[in-house]
Amino acid sequence: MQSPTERSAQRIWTALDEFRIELPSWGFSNTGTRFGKFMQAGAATTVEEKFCDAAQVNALTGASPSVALHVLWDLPSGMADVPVIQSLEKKYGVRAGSINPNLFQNQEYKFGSIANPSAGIRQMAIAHLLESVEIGRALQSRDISLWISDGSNYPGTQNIRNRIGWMEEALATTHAALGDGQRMLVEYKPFEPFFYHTDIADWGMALELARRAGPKAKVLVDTGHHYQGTNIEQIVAWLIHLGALGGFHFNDRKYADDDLTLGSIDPYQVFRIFHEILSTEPADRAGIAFMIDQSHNLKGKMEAMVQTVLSAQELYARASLIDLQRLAERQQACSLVEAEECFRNAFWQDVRPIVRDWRLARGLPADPLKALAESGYVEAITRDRAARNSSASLSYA
Ligand code: RM4
Ligand code: MN
Ligand code: MN
Repeated sequence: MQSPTERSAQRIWTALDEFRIELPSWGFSNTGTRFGKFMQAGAATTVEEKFCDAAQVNALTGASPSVALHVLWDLPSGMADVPVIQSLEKKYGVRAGSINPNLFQNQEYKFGSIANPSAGIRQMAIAHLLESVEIGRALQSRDISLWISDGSNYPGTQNIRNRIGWMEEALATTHAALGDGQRMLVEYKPFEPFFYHTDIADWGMALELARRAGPKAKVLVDTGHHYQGTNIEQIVAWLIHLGALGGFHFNDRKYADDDLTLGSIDPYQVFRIFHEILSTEPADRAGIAFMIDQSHNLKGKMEAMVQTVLSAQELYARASLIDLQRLAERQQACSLVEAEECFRNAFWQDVRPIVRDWRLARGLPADPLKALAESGYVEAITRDRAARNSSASLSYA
């Protein structure tokens, strides 16, 4: 017979062994608010530095073997940059993860990209999507991750229904180009950069567009892309039920799309999402991509990224402690307090000693943040990169 402590440890070890979360290349570079950037001397300015930083986070946490790439920022020459990425994968031992087309930075996209009234600009956006699919195929990366920022600022200035049709066409064309094993993820966001209407503003719109595009299209949930009070885990449950959950962009927020480190504001929210994931069959979970989408404006890039991975691992470990069988029984019997206590008991357990043992057993540092501080890595990149970071750059990342 296993003691309860042994049972907890076993659950946590199993959960951590399967847990992987992708790092965003842009999380290592100087990103900012729409008012400006506070430059960090150690921020990555080249794609090589981003791979180097990602590899360091993976070495410390054992949970992040892939790095999401933004085409415009990381492969500015498109397909021609694929060999560069491949050599960085080899050199640093981390893979290229999801490929993120960029349909929000070019001046042409002022009135939209794939929903722009101009057929020529829509074509330009579609060409970029198709090149992103090709890049994904060449890098053997599963997901093309689409965030369509299109929208408008004033009522009556755009024809919302025409724009739906244009998006359907573009997404169908992109879907048709996907190879075996490729998927496209459709992200939604209620507002920003536009403030009257956003063409893909919520999960219903993303789901319908994904369904119309085809079976390889799924919905991507960015935890920061909801109105206050939205029940995100319910959306997650629906998407799982429909077989339409492609993955997540994890971050935390207090107000809107704040891109703060995961769990820094509301760890219980993350725990509740993880519970929905962990109560699916392992085979179903395998298709759900966990990605970080954060921009660390004040915290050190490296420290913030490690901190987020650690929070994700700890909250996943805590969610794995929910006794699913007991929970189901208590729910069925409508034993409200007992059912809720199943959640709360798991949430309030301090899993850190067990996570620490797991790290040591897997050859990882017991305390990754301390190991990072002691490694001298941050000092080294701060020294090496200071000159290039001293002049503010214009691009977001
Ligand atoms: C957006 C959205 C996208 C991300 C960009 C940088 O708000 O979350 O996923 O690629 O930011
Ligand atoms: Mn996102
Ligand atoms: Mn966002």
